[in-house]
Amino acid sequence: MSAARANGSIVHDPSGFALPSSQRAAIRWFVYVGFGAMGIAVIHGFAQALNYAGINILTWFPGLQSYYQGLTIHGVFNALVLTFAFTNGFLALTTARGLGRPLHGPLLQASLWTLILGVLLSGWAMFSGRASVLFTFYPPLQAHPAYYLGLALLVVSTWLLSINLFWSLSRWRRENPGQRIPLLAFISVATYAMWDLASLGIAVEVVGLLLPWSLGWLDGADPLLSRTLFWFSGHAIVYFWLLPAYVSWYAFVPRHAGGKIFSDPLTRVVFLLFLALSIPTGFHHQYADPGIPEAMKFTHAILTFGVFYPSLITAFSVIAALEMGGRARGGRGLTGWFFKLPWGDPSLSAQVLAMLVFVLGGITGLINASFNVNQVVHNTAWIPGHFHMTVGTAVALSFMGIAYWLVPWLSSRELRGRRIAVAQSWIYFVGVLVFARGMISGGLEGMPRRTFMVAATYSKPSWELAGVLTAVGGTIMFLSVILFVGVMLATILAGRRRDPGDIPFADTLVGPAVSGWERHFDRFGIWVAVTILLIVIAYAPFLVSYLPPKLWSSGFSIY
Ligand code: HAS
Ligand code: CU
Repeated sequence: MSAARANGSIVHDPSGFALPSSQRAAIRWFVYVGFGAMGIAVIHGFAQALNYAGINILTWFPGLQSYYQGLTIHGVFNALVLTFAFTNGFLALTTARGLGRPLHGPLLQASLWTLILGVLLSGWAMFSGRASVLFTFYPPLQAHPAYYLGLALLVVSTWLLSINLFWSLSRWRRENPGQRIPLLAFISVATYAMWDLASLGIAVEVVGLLLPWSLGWLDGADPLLSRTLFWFSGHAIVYFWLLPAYVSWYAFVPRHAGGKIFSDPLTRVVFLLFLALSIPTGFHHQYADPGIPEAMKFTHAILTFGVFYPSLITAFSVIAALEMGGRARGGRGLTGWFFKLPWGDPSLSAQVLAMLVFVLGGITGLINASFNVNQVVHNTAWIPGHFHMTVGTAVALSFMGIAYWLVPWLSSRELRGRRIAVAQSWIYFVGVLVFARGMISGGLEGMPRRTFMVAATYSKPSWELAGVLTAVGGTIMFLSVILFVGVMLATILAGRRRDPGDIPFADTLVGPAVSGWERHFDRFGIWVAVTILLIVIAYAPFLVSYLPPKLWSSGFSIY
C-alpha cells in the first residue's frame, strides 16, 4: 500500500483515513510514557513480591526510604500513569479511525503535556519520599502538595482528551446528519463519558479537600468523606482501566483471530451498561467502614452484581468471535477451534491469555462483592491476588498485546522478536497464575496486604508457601515485562521501516440498525441522565445525612 500525501497528512489506507503526523506522534508519546512508567513500576513490584517470601532487596534501591515509598510508586505508575497514558493514546486513535477524521490537534498536545507535567510532579513527590501514601492516599496520611497536584493533572489530561473526543464527535455528526455513530468511535467515547462522571469524586476530594489541606489552608481532612469520594471514582476507575481492553477484545481481537464482532447492538448495550452502572457501586470498597448505613452498602452490593452482567455478555460475545475465527481456520468439534487460533500472533496470544486470567479475576471480584464474605478477604493478600488478575493482567497484558501491533503502526516499523513476544505473553500468564495462587491462598489464611512482611513480628506457617509462590510468580512476571520492554525497544530502534497501512479492526456479523428505537443508543445525553439518576440514588442519602464533614484529622506523614 503506498503512502500518499494529502494536505500535510499521510494517507495510509484505502478508506482514505488520514491522521496528521503530529497527532500520530502525540499518540505515540502517550503510549511510550505509559509503558515507560510501567517499566519503572514493575521493578518495585519485583521487590514487593520478594518481600512476601521474606527477601528484602529494598536496600538495592538508592534513596528508597521505606517499603511504602516503593509500593506507592508501583501503584501510581501502573494503575494511574500506565492506564491513563495508554488509554488517552489508544482511544484517541480508535475514535479518530472510527469517525474517519482527525482530532483537534492543539487539544491533543495539551492533553499530552498536562499528563507529562502530572507524571513529573507526582513522580518527584514520590521519588523524593514526600508522598508515601499509596495509590489510595487515604487521609490522615498526608503527602506533599506536588503529589496531589500531579494526580489532579493526570485527571485533567483525561478530561482534555475527552473534550477532544466529544468535539470530534459533534463535528462528525454535523458532517453526517442522521447516521449511526461508527461502533469503534461509539465504544471509545462511551468509555470517556463514564470516566468524566466518575472522576468528579476524586476531583472534589483532591482539589477541594486534600490539596488545600496539604498546603495548610485547611486544618484537617475528613477520612470517611475522603474515602467515600475516592471510591466514588475508585470503583469506576477499574472500568476506565478495563474498557480500553474491552475495546480491543471487541473490535480488534476478532480480526486477529480471523472472525467478526459478534453483534454491533449488543456491543453498544455493554458499553452503555458500564456507563450507567460503574459508578453507584463504590461502597463495596467500604463494607468495613463505620458510619455508612448498612442499607446503603447493600444497595451498592446489588448494583455491583448488576455491573457484572455486561462482563458476562462480553465473555459470550468474545468467545463467539474467537470461535468464528477458529472454525474459519479449520477448527472442529467443541473445543478444536480454540487450538486453531493464530497463536503465533503475539497480539492474539497476549489478549486471549489475558481473558482466561480475567475469568479468575472476575470470580474473585464477585467474592469480594458478596457483602459478608468480603469480611474474610478484606485487607488481606487476597485483594492484590484479585487485582493482579484484573488490572494486572486482563488490562496490562492486553495493553502489551495491543502494543504488539500498535507500536509498529505508530512508529512505522516492523515488529522485532515476534517469537519472543509470543513467549512473553505465556511467561506472564504462568507468572501471574503462580503469583495469584500465592496471594489468594495466603489471603484466605489472613496474610495481610500492604505489609512489610520482612519486618513483621507475626506470621503463620501457612503463609510460608503462599509467600514463596507470590515471590516466584512475581519474579516470572517481572522477567516477562523485561522481555516486553526489550521487544518494544528493538522494534522502535531497529525495526525495519514499513508503511503501516490501516489499523486492524474487525467487521461486525450483525450490523447496526439504521432506523427504529435502537438509534437512541447513540444519544449519550439520555444515558448520562440515567447514570446521574442512579448516582443520586446511590450516594445522596449518605451525603445528605453526613455532610458537612465531621471528622477532622490533622494528618501525618512518614517522611
Ligand atoms: Fe475489583 C477490589 C469487586 C472487577 C480492580 N478491584 C479491587 C481492587 C482493584 C480492583 C485494584 O466488591 C483493590 C482496590 C484497593 O486498593 O483497595 N471487581 C469486583 C467485581 C468485579 C471486579 C464484582 N476489579 C475488577 C476489574 C479491575 C478490578 C475489572 C481492574 C481492571 N473489587 C471488587 C470488590 C473489591 C475489589 C468488592 C473490594 C475488596 C475489598 O474488600 O477491599 C467484576 O467487574 C468482575 C466481572 C468480570 C467477570 C469476568 C468475565 C470474563 C471475561 C473473559 C472471557 C474469557 C474468554 C476466554 C473470552 C465475571 C469477559 C475465551 C476462551 C475460552 C475457551 C473460555
Ligand atoms: Cu470495586
